[in-house]
Amino acid sequence: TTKAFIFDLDGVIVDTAKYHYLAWKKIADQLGIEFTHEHNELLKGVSRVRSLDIILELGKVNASQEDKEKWLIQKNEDYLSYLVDMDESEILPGVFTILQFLKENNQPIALGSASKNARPILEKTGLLPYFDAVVDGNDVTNAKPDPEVFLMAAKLLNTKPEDSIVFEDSVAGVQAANIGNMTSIGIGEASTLHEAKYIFTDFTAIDTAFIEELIKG
Ligand code: G16
Ligand code: MG
Repeated sequence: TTKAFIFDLDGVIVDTAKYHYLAWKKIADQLGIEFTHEHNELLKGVSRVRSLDIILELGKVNASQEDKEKWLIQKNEDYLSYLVDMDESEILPGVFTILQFLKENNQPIALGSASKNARPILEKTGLLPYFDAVVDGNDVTNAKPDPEVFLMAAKLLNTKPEDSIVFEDSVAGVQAANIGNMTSIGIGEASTLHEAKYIFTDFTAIDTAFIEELIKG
């Protein structure tokens, strides 16, 4: 059998959430808005534009379209500055082993990310060749929990949604996989990701026997 294996990027393949946080924190500080790591959880898997709106809502700040566009550019430039020196050392533990196992078993692999910076990150970490399809924030109009990004990835891999398996670290992403009728695998805290069909703390907790079962299933 052939399934489709769809990976989220931030928080699943690489730990870029910390850089998103630092860049958003600068904007929040500038505006006098309190922005903690707990607040940052709300932004995971959420688009850049929506993320800014959430921060402004937290601070009860009204802003003009012009200001918002300025801050979005500033945030992204700052975020990109953290990625300049990015290399394969930033791949999260266990990810490489699973990608390699899937390749050895001829399973199609796609990226399904909300980020508009997904491709350069895959290139810098050397992971781009593992992906048969890349769907990111440049390709979709509806953000997670809308399943558009994952449905497009499954389609590009010629696989039905019910034969697709999604790895996600965000609540919105797990919901998107479920709504899309796919098998959701949460990577992170069980308390946060309880809507996922399976939950693992990270990829080192996933053994190849489990992946084999998914392929057979
Ligand atoms: C990621 C992050 C979000 C980020 C979004 C947009 O999604 O989880 O925090 O806001 O991408 O990123 P960018 O500003 O680079 O376009 P994912 O789906 O890869 O987890
Ligand atoms: Mg994510």
